[in-house]
Amino acid sequence: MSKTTTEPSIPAARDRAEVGPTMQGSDILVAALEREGVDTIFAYPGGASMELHQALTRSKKIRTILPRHEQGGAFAADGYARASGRAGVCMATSGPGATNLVTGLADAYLDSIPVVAITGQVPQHMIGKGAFQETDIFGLTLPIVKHSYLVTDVNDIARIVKEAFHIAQTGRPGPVVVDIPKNVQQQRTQPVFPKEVHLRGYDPEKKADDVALNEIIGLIEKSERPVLYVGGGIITGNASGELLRFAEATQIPVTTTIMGCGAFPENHPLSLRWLGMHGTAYANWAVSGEFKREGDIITPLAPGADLLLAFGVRFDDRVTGKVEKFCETGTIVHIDIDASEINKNKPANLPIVSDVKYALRRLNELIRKRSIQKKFTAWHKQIAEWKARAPLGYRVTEEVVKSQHMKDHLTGRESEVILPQMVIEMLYELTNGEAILTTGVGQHQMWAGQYYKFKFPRQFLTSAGLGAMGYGYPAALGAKVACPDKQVVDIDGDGSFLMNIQELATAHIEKIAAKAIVLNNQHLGMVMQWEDKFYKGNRGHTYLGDPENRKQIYPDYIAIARGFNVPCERVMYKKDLRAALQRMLDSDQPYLLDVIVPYTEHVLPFIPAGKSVAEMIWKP
Ligand SMILES: Cc1ncc(C[n+]2csc(CCOP(=O)(O)OP(=O)(O)O)c2C)c(N)n1
Ligand SMILES: [Mg+2]
Repeated sequence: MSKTTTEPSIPAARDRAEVGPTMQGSDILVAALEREGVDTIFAYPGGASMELHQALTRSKKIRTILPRHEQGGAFAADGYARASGRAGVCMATSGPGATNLVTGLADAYLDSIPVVAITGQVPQHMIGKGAFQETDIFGLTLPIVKHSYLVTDVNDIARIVKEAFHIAQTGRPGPVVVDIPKNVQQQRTQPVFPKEVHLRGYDPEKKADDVALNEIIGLIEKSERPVLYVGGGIITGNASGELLRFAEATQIPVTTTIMGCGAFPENHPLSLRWLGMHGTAYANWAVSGEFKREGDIITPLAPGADLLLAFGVRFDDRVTGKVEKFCETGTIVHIDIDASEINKNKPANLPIVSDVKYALRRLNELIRKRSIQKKFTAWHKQIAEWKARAPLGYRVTEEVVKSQHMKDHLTGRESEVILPQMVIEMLYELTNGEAILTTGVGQHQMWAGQYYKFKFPRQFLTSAGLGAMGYGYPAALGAKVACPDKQVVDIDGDGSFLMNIQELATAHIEKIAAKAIVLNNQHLGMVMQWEDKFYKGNRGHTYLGDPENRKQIYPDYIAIARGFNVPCERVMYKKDLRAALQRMLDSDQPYLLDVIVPYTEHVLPFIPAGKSVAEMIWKP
């Protein structure tokens, strides 16, 4: 019998949802997480979340990892998500447990990372009474989440979990909070696990239309100096394959944001590496032009891009500097899945709201039919000249030689000084550019980005938008759990590492072999760099060592690591560096390498905040 009806068939109830046996709310939560494919949760218990932990002990599918601080748990979930592309999950109890998650949520929000945070809440009848460990985490996190739920009915748990993962992972990803009062965790019901999600007003599937995409092709044909400026959107959108094909077919040079590191292979001839405050001089010139500056007089030397293809980026101020001067002479095409990014920081001439993978795939189809005629020969020549003139570089300067660091630690062995950049370069060589790197925030973070060339997406995990010190090691734990077969190395600063040093315990107990290199300059280096530049070097609480005993490295990481049962080595001389790095890489355990470096280095290039490329300092 043939079916003639044109009405869409309504799936049978059993296809739309699955009804489970009567269970307690906490068990429903765990069952719902299992249905989302969650294999790991970073969870720290307390009175309001014990029920959830009890349920987790009954799960055969979910590995519960106890971080030693909830912030570590949130960053680990974020690192897991960045490395795997799947939502990372963390959990905390009410009050202080929940507030300890806040920095991690803000980080995930600013960098568009899918994280689901589950918090225990005081029982419903206690809410609003100032109960012990009561904090309105829903209200507190409103501006830094993509969405949040306060669960008020045990019958909602299964649906809310489904929605939370859907919202966190689709469209522009982001963090979602699910706050569950203790009495709801304890109530019993027969759960209904939905198989699909439909949310009114939420349509994450945005697709560019062909008219707009053809207009891009027309703009490319008219352009003499096009540049692709691409960001984290390419990575979250899994569009790097399409980007590579598009760049090669059009021969348009590519610069990425820090969030976009690895979206395009940095060892590719078309790569300009990353741009912005500490980006390469040639990427910044290619976008905004080269200038000569004498006092207040600025003369243009060579024009920058006349067409900027901004795909999956948000014109962050660390990228644009003085935003009016950013690509001042270029036509700007901006593709983003989030309409609220369009015209937010920099007006676009051609704004397109679309999934960037779809847009690039369609562009590739269109140019296959109508191939780009332009060769951009003069432009490539100009870029080659810029690259040759201003490569990233460093040297042992007079300042290093005369520094207190040399007097305190290297007298008579000056040639043995280890510069921080050197460490990253050597790590790149020893890992064949294949490691996943995480970082803290500061100078070391910028050097990690500069001296390691990222070849694939999800390789450089760094707190870019929030710039949260303490991110590096817990994020490395999350990444290593997600990718156990990869070498995962946290490049950290002595200040940043100290902020979540307790996670060495998690690494040891859970046998997570994430490595950490502390580029130990005994200072809050990046703040110190600004002090040197803008405050005549006056130190405003940026020294981390022991002022009473400057010759001693403080704190003693070797002794600390011993307390955690984590192997640790200190390296002070260049001759010892390679072998020490190799020992760290060869270890099948977590490992800490404390590399002592001078504090005198500045990260270059440097465009001071709010300034234009004309004010870039780039010569080492
Ligand atoms: C949680 C937090 N507090 C303060 C800052 C401001 N800050 C930015 S970089 C920096 C110095 C970081 O020092 P360290 O981790 O040793 O790295 P270095 O710059 O020395 O490589 C500080 C204090 C921050 N980014 N995050
Ligand atoms: Mg430091």
